[in-house]
Amino acid sequence: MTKHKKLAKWIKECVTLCQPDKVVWCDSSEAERKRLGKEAYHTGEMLKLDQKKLPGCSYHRTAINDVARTEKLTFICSQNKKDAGPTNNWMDPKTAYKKAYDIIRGSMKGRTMYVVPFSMGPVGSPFSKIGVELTDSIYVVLNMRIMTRMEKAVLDHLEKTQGEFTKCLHGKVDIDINNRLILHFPEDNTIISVNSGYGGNVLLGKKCLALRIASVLGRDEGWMAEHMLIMGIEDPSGYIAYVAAAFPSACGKTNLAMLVPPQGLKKKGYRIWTVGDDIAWMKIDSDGKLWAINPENGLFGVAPGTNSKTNPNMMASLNKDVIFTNVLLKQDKTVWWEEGDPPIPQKGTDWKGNPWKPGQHDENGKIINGAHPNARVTVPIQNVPTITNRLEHHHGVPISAIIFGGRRASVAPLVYESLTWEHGVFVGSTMASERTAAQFGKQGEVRRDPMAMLPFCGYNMSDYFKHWIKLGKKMTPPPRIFNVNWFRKDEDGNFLWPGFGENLRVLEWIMRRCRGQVDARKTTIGYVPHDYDIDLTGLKFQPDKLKQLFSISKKDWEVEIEGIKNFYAKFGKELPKELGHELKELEKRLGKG
Ligand code: OXD
Ligand code: MN
Repeated sequence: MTKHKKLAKWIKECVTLCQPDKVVWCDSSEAERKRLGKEAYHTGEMLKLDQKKLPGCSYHRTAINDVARTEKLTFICSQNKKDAGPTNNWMDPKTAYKKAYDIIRGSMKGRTMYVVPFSMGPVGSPFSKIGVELTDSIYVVLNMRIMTRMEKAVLDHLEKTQGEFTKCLHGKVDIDINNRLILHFPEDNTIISVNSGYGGNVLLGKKCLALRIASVLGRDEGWMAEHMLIMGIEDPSGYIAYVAAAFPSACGKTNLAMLVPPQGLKKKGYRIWTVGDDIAWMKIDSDGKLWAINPENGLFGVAPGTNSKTNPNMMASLNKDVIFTNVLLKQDKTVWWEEGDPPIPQKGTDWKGNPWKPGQHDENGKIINGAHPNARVTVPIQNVPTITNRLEHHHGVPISAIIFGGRRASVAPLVYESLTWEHGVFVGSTMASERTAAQFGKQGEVRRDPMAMLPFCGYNMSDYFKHWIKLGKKMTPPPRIFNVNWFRKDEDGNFLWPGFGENLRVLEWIMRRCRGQVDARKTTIGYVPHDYDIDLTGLKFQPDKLKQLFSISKKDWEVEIEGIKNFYAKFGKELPKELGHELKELEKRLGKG
């Protein structure tokens, strides 16, 4: 089986529990991919797409009730409730194990259990962590093959070192939403997911390991696991500044990570390098600077809204070896989604498996989409034309700036820089955004989402804030912290900033701030650019819009402060005193301003 004693013992226990007919060890070979593909096509779990137009690509539909992460059914199962904190669902580990075991017991009869050893981060890098996922889903195996480093070297490394690994047990069971549970046991380095087949709930290396469990490992080992993209911005001199940026789900992280410079800046010589689009693991190196890797090996991006205008690099990444989930299936066995590239197909099969044509309405008069709004593409990161050549570097990339952002129609200006690291932690801790299709719940509602980690922090969020403050003191110097808001609207509800394609103009300012090349206006909320420092070459844009984008309304901020106070009240006395202090200081500055 394996020479790794702990792994062998755990697998034996899980086999006894789940009772699969067969246990198959995955080695990630091409032969294995073909064999699993064939089997999934045979059972209908997956569908082969046109191999001439989309070589290596396949299609999958999830169950209709299983299309997004289910935060209500996601639990942190620490011994003490307090360690999960006020923002997580908590279940005591004994109850949680019993519930999960009762659900998964015997559920793999007649099925195969696949053993998937994987590494988050390059195998052998000081950043990297190993996990082993046991699953009865071929879809999961084929996705993990793209999303993680699922290679033979992982098991070799584990056996040689007899090292630690995260135990990840996934069972589809009946995909019953009433018995769905996504459980994290940080003290046991264990994840159990039952009754789901949706990516965010079942690709256990991603949100579950690389964020929830890793945030706890980071707290204990002195590093950071963050819900952040990482990108390199190359300036005309060839210097590359790397930034890490946190935005709540579906705020355009993937688009930003592979941005195409607008003509004006391209001419100047700017280029973008993509390191990662969702998760950053960051460590202080011996030079005192913060370095980061993307622990993933693929992208699990939202399809609807992606087109050759919004994200040409993503579109160019989608022509081979991609798994498409819950998109519209065209008659020619290719795919499409809402706000995808034209032409709109006149016929197809929708994500539910029903015949579809454009313009149809359901019984409530709601338009029937071909693709689910949270339909996904699973893409090998090497497909991305802008991929960095530093992906396999064991020390990652040095981070010059940390950027927070949210979807706010008012309040937050286009960009501002925090006054200090601690003020930056305050800014991150008060991030807010409108709810999107990636989560269940009412869309459009504003929710606080500190550092975009609300659904992903595996421990008490007040301790997480303390961790940020503590690590900042160790960095020499810490990266600068910025806040951006691409979504500000005018009084008539129109977006003020012309769109994602132009965001490099803001990043250029950020980069120049980091290099001490540009001055700024000190305001009550932080440093804001002088209008003339945002390069608008080639952009048709009324300068008064910039004024509106940078305006700070005392009234709006007073309301904002009340919102922050309400949110902070959740943490009671546990809230780090530094954040209470920053809030008071902001109030004082606004009072004077
Ligand atoms: C994601 C998310 O899928 O944040 O990346 O929901
Ligand atoms: Mn995400």
